[in-house]
Amino acid sequence: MATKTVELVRERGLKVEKKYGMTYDEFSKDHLFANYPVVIGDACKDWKAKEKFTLEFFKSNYGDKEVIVEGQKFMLKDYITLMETATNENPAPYPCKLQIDNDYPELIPDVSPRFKYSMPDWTNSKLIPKKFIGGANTLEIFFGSPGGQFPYVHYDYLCLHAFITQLHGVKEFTVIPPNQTPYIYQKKDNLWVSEIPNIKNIDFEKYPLSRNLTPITFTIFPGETLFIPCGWWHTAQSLTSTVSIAQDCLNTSNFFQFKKEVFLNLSKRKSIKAYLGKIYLTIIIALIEILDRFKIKIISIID
Ligand SMILES: O=C(O)CCC(=O)C(=O)O
Ligand SMILES: [Fe+2]
Repeated sequence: MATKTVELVRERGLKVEKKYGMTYDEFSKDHLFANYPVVIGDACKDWKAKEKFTLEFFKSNYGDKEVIVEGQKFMLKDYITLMETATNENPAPYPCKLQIDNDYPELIPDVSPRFKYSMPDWTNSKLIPKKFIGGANTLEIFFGSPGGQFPYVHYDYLCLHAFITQLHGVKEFTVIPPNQTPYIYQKKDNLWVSEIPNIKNIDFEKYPLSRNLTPITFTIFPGETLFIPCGWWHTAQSLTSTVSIAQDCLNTSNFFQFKKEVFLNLSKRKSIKAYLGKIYLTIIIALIEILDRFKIKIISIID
C-alpha cells in the first residue's frame, strides 16, 4: 500500500507532512536518517491507551499520586480538576507528567506494541550506563489543558529523538531546524534550552539574530504521532485538555550527536571516571560502526 501523505504546513521552503501507511524504509530514509520531522497518522493504532487513558481513568486509579508541576505539588486528582476548569486566560501549570518507565511500568502494555518507527532504541540498553542518560526520562505521559504552554524552546536532552503521540485533545507544536541554532540564543549552562521566552512573540530588540528563525507551527490530533528528530528545537501548547505519550529514541541515526552531548557533560567533570566514560563510549561507537558495516544484526547484541 502506498503512503498517504497530507501537507500540514509549509514555511519558507520547510514543510511538515502527515503520513499514513508509511513503511519503515520510507521513514528511515526520509525522516530518521534525513533527520526530518513527520506526523505519523496511524502509528499507535493498536494501543489500548487510546481508549483507556481518559482523565477519569487517571482520577480513579492514580488520583492520590503526587505530581510536581512547575515546582508546585498536587495530587493528580486535584490537578485533573484544575485541568477541567482551565481556560486559555487562566491555564493550569504545564507540563504535568507521569514517568511510565520508572514509576508506572504496569501501564507499559497499554502503550504497546512499541511502533516500528521508534525501534531500535538503546536508551535502556545494558551497554549504555544509566549515568550517561542522566535525567532523561524515556517514556512519559503528559497532561495539559487549554493555554498550557511548555515552559521553554529546546531540543531533547542528549540529542535523543522524540515521538509524541496525542491520545486526547489537540496540541500545537512549533519546530525549528538544527541549522538555525546560531539564531536561537542557547542558555550558556544548558545548551539544549533557548533563552527566548516566547517564540511566537519574540523581542527582536533583545534577540536580533532570531529574525533569521523560521519557526514552523502546526497541530496534532488524537491518534497522531509527531516525530521530532535529534537537535530540532521545539515547544508545545495544549489547545484543549490533552493527554499525550512521549517516547525517546537512540540508535545509529543519532548516536554521534548523543556521544557529543555526553562528552560535553563529562568534560564538565575532571574526574578519572569521566575520562573512562569517554573511552568507553568511543569503543562502543567504534564497535557499533564495525558491526553495522558488516551488516551484522546489531539489534540483538545491543538491545
Ligand atoms: O508535549 C509537549 O508539551 C512537549 C514535550 C517535550 O518537548 C519534552 O518533554 O521534551
Ligand atoms: Fe522536547
